[in-house]
Amino acid sequence: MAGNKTLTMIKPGAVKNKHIGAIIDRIEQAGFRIVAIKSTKLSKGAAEEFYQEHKGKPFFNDLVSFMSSGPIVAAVLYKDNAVEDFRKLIGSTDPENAEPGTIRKDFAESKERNAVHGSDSDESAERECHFFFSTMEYLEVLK
Ligand code: IDP
Ligand code: MG
Repeated sequence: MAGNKTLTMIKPGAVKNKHIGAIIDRIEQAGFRIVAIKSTKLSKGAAEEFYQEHKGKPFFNDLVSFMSSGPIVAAVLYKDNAVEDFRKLIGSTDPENAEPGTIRKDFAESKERNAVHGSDSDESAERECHFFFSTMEYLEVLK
């Protein structure tokens, strides 16, 4: 059965361009409940750990530099079928290929600076939610 939780980050470019409010509005209008949220900044080491699956790929160093270049917003989102539905809402990794009306189509600057992160599986969502938040923080809100 598909899980009901996913993790998003509004990336440094979208924060710098003042898109936090518009992106959160899209997320809420699409039926996701924001059960934990914080503004923070990733160190280089934290960005490397978060994106460990991409270590060794050609874009890894640029990705880590970008993701640690400024503040981000991280949030735990709840909805039935959260991972898949959120990936649909954000669109393809490369905004050039993203469907009209998706968050990445409308707010991304490029494939690398693509506005938002979304977990790619329930297992990733579990790991990524705990990267930023303790279970207690969002379970209380769910009650
Ligand atoms: P995703 O964010 O759609 O899940 P991933 O393949 O997991 O895409 O890649 C993680 C992030 O790394 C992307 O969101 C994007 O910012 C960056 N990235 C992925 N592929 C490339 C690339 O080919 N060039 C530059 N950046 C990339
Ligand atoms: Mg991914």
